[in-house]
Amino acid sequence: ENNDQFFEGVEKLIEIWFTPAKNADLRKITRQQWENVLKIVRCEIISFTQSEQVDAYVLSESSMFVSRRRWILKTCGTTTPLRCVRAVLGLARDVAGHARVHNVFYSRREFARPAAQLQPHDNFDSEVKLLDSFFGDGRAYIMGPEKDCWYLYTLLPLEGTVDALEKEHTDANEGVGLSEPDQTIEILMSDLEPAVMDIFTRQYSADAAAATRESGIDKIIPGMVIDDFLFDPCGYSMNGVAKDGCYMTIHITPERACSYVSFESNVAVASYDELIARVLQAFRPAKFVLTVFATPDSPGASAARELKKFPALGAYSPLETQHCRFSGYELQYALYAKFPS
Ligand code: PUT
Repeated sequence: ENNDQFFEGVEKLIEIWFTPAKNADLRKITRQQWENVLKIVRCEIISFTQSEQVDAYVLSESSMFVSRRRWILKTCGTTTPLRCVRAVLGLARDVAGHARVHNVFYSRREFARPAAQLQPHDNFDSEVKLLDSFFGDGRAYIMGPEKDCWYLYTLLPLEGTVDALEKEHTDANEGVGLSEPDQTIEILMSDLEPAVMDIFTRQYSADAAAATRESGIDKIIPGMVIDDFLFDPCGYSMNGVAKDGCYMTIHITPERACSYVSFESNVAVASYDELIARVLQAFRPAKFVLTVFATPDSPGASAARELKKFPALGAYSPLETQHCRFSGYELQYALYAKFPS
């Protein structure tokens, strides 16, 4: 393996929901304030687009989405997203009017090179310790086999009374209260088809729009306004936002020695079959981790129920599967690999 060509495509993903509060809106946080936050993470904003419901930033290392009460930060490489959480909670309270955290999700696939990560991302225990220092007593899960495992941290389950749960939380993060229909699908793909990965190089594609078209990314979820970026000499990021408030995001590390693609969306569909088929057809991974979160009242709940059977998906079969319930969500995790041909 050539060290010069290694890039850690695997992202750390944090999603924080704040409890609804009168006039509170995370989009009151200014671009300059986000730039300062992202300096702590060691990345910067390179592009921006928005819908009525969500501000979408393409970053030098992945993406950030900001809506009225939800903040999502997804960053790859050796970035340090958990180091900025304290600053974000401060801006949420002082600038946006959001003093209460409703729910938190931190997740990532196992890194290709865990030892290259900076603290606290060099091991999951340190990440959990830091998250607990912000949010009190969270729940940590490790799913799947060691090398392909997927880590998740979230807050306490929502079962029980709101009062009881609020007692579990500290002042900085109290407020398990109103929830809304929500679903998120992530497909974290590795070992991808080299001919597909070539599309995401400057040598092959004249610009990001050409790579988006050629790969079929523009067809994965119709109706998205796409903000895409092709890095030099290679690598690709895109955010998509739809009129209904949904988003999608794709990040591509095309280098042969460490090829990796992530797909994520909260699109509200009753079946993920077609979406998953389009993603797999576009990128042709050898294996992938699939995760689906859905609240029982979301359109995604029926999609999640289908996946609970962990069906074969085209040429891919499930190697490991897990299902769990927490924080008002159902979660499906599966590791899929191509059938040997
Ligand atoms: N990445 C966590 C997703 C949780 C549900 N929106």
